[in-house]
Parts: sequence; structure tokens; C-alpha cells
Amino acid sequence: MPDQIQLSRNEFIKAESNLLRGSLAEALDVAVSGAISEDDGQLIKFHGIYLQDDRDLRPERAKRKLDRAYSFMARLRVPGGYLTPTQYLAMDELADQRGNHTLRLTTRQSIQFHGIIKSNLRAAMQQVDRALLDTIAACGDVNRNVMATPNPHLGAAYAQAIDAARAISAHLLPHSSAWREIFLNGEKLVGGEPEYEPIYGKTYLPRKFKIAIAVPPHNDVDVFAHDLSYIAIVEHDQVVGYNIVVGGGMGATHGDAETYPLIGQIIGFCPVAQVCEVAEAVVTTQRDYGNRSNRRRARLKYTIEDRGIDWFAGEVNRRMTTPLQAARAYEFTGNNDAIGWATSADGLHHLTLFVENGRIADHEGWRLKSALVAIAKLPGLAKIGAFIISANQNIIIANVNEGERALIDGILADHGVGQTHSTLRRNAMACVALPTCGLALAESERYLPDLISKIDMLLSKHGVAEIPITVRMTGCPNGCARPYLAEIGLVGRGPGKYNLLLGAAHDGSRLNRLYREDLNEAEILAALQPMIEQFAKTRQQGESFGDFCHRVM
Ligand code: SRM
Ligand code: SF4
Repeated sequence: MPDQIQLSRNEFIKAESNLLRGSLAEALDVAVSGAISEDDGQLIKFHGIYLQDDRDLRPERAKRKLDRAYSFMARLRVPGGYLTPTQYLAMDELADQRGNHTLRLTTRQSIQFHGIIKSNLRAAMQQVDRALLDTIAACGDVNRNVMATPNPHLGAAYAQAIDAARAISAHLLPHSSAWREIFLNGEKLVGGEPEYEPIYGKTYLPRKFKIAIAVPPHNDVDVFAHDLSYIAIVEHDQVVGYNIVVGGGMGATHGDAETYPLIGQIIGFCPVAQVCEVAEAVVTTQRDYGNRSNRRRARLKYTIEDRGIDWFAGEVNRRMTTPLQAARAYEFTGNNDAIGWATSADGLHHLTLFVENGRIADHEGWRLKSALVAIAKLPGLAKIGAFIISANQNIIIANVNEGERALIDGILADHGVGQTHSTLRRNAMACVALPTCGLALAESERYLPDLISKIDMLLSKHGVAEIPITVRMTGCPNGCARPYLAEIGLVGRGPGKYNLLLGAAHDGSRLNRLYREDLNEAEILAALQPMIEQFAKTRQQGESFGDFCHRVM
């Protein structure tokens, strides 16, 4: 271990937690408060769960001298975002019985449940377990949900990528049985071998760790945004290996020049058989050298910034049986989803369904949640179908036979779920933000839809509404919707105020740059208007909005 000046408080919490148990089991039984202690609040994240409160209700409850309206958010571990229709139905039921009646698709191909009160947490986890799913390591200082380009139905290479995601997820899964013990049967392991964490050790990683796999030409997982990524190299529809990308990350803090988003760098190529070995080598290097004093500088991107990419690649190679080979050629065309129906070589159909900001809910005239339940119950789909969550917060209904394709269209129409959104809206994402996210400085999920309508008017006025432009909003600089890789990025600074960032590459390979700071809605539109006008008038042949802004800014 390198010298450390002073370990952060979380390091002590982890070390003293008895492999992620802390006093969680007892805390869940305490009925007088809907919350848990701060230390247990840190530990429960390793089990995919966050303590939150409804921020809309804070002022009123404070006036009435009431405790905050506490509840928990739980996030699934779903490598590659792949669920069977039966699992989807079980999760829909969970949202109704234990959560706030919505399912929230995330930017890492998972589902979040909001509003689970403490007395419902165990029952919720038991429902998850019965569906052969879990929430282990969906948050916390460990490897999180492993992403993969979500098209396993479109060819062998995509299916191989999802297999790799599952293998990596299993390889890096904590060995602690704390999740089962706390939430399922309460049984403690007695006798036998003492538990240990062969990869993590008892203080796990310095910070969260994220992995994604992309299958070119699709960069929908934003391969340059994660601690470790794999770019599939495909020959004759077979993955022969992966280029390895390290040190990407989005998170930053306003006003702290020591924190910033970074895109990952390619350090070589590995054959398929070495996928887990690479993951272990990268993770253990970060385990041993990551910053355990300052959590703001603890992600892998800073370890690499501080020690250099050559040092890092050398350390990874030293930990492997065979070093990485030279990186191979690849090409990405975009980081968005192709909304609508597609048909694969075997004649099966697949619908990528646009889900605005990932929120599956029923509203008057737009009953998406009920529609998805009706679709999941179709007999043919139950046998061979899949519900696959995309990294752009959409859902793919995969493996649909000819007869059921028409039924699905009918169900969507009957529930008012049209798919005629503008091009801009289809390419937009917002993070959750208010009212559940404790870190939000501004609205995001609840506000972006309105702003999109207004930006769409500008685009239409100048005749460029059909050109795909990626737009992403977050309620704070943590970057949960990867806004720094959007052609138009909006990052919350305070109520109703956003930084406007422009100029990212349309294929997710270049970050955007700060264009204007602290703008309200009118100022955002006023700043975009001349850019859009100039784009419409002077764009070069085939030039994307991001490349145009990058050129003229
Ligand atoms: Fe995130 C923290 C939501 C993807 C960077 N993120 C949070 C928390 C848990 C707030 C908190 O710590 O109390 C948010 C919960 C909000 C809520 O009420 O549900 C939250 N993050 C999300 C989700 C749900 C956004 C979404 O709208 O889909 C995404 C869940 C992904 C998943 O299924 O695992 C989500 N978060 C991301 C991403 C995108 C990605 O990973 O591809 C990033 C940027 C990439 C990165 O990590 O660098 C991201 N989230 C953060 C950070 C900043 C980390 C950093 O290095 O500085 C935080 C804050 C922190 O960790 O201290 C954070
Ligand atoms: Fe919350 Fe900020 Fe993440 Fe949005 S970007 S979900 S506001 S932490």
C-alpha cells in the first residue's frame, strides 16, 4: 500500500463493518424512526440501497417540526440490463406493493425503486430474490452494475458481450453474504470457513467502480465514461477480444478545480479469455493505489492522472499472466438508441421503446406502466422474449414473433403510448434529481421535458429538427446522465439555474466544454438560438451539432 496521510471516515466504517453488516440488521427493526444511522447509511449502499427523503415535503415538515419523510431507494444488479418478462412483471409488482408505483430505468441499465419505507425493505428484497435478482453491489465502493450494448438479439457478438458482462459481474461480486443475511433469512453463517473478500479485502475499494462493454458501431454505453471499459473487436460476427479503456468518469464539484470529468484512455487489447483477468488487475491496482484519504479524488481517473497512464498500464500488465496486446481498430457512429422496431436475421422482431427519462409510470392518457405489464404477459413473449434496459434509459422488448408484434402495437395504442417524439426528445436524458436525490441543486427529470419542447421550437424554426442532437441534463455536477458527453449539456447550479456545455462528439468520444454559466431558461434559449441558427446556415456536409460547436466555440 502507498503512504496515506489520513484515511477518510468511510474507510473506518468499512473496516469495522464485519464485511458490510454493521448494525443494519438491528437498525431495520427499529420502528421509532424511518431512517438509519449515518454509518449504516454508508453501508447499506453496498447492498444497492440509499436512504432518501422527499425533498418536496421538507419545508412543510420542518415548519410542523416533523422528521423528514424518509424512505429508501433500491437499485437492481442487472448485467447488460437483461430481464425476462417474468422478472419484469415481478419488478412491476414490487413497485406497486413496496415502492412509489413507478419503475425508474437508469443510465446504467438498471431499475430503481423509490419510496420504499423501512418496514418494507426486507419484504422488497425478498421479492427481488424470488425473481432471481438481487441488489448486491449496485451502489457502494465496489464494482457496480456491468453495462453492455443491449442488443443480444441482433447477433452473436452482442450476445457474447452480455455474457462477458455477466462473467465480470460475477467475478467482482463481493463474497460477503451480508445481503442475504440482513434482508432474506437473517441466518448467520456459523462454523465453517470465516468469510473473506479475495479481491476487495475488508475495506473494499476507495470509491465506486464502473465497467461497461460496447459493441461498435454502437457506443450507447458511453464507453469512455467509466473506470474500465471494453470495446468489442468483432470478426465475422464473433468477438475476438476487447480494447481496454481505463480512467473515464463524469463526476465533478462546482468550484473545486481538483475535480473534473475525464474520458478514458485505451491501454491495449485482450483476448476474450482474459476479460475477467483484466478486470481483476485493474480493480486491484485501484484497490492498492486509489486515494483513500479524499473521497473527491478517489476514483480511478485521478489515480491515473496522479501516477500517469504508462505507470498504470505497466501495473496492470504486471498483475496479468500475459500482458495486453496492441489496441485494434474500431469505429463508433453514435451513443444514442435507434427507437422503433428492428428485425433480426432469425425473423424475430425487437422494439426499442422510448421511455422519457426512464420513468415508467401511468398517467392519464399515457399508461406506459400498464402497457408494459400487458406486453410482458403475452404468451409468446413469456417463452422467448426479453425486456432489456438500455444505457439511454429506454427499454427493448426483444424476441417478438410476427403475430405478437401487431398485438404489442395495439396494446401501446390502447394505452395512449405513442412513439412520435421529436428527434431531440428521443436523444435526451435527465438524471432523477428532485425530489428524491439528496444532492440535487436543480430540477432535472421533472423539468427537461418542458425545456425540450422549447429547444425543439428553435430547431424547427431553423429547419434542423430532424438532425439527431444529444441533450442531457443533471441536477448537479455529479454527472449521472453523463451530461459532459452530450452535444448540449445542462448541469444544475441552483434552483432554475444551469451551466450550458456544448461541443461533445456525437459518438461519445469527446467531452463538451463550458459555454455559459448560471443560466435560467430564457438565458439558455437565448444562448442556444444563435448557435442553432449558425449551425443551420453554415454547417459542413454531414457535420453534427457537437462537431459544429466544437469548431466555432
Ligand atoms: Fe449517480 C450519486 C442517481 C448514474 C455519478 N447518483 C447518485 C445518487 C445515488 C445520489 C446520492 O449519492 O445520494 C443518485 C440517486 C438519485 C435518486 O433519487 O434516484 C444517483 N446515478 C443515478 C442514476 C439513477 C441517474 C439516472 O437518472 O439514471 C444512475 C444510476 C445508475 C445505476 O443504475 O447504477 C446514475 N451516476 C451515474 C453516472 C453515469 C454512469 O455511471 O454511466 C455517473 C457518472 C459516471 C461516473 O461515475 O463518473 C454518476 N452519482 C454520480 C456521482 C459522482 C461520482 C464522482 O466520481 O464524483 C454521485 C455522487 C457521489 O458518488 O458522491 C452520484
Ligand atoms: Fe442527483 Fe446530481 Fe446524480 Fe442528478 S446528477 S441524480 S442531481 S447526484
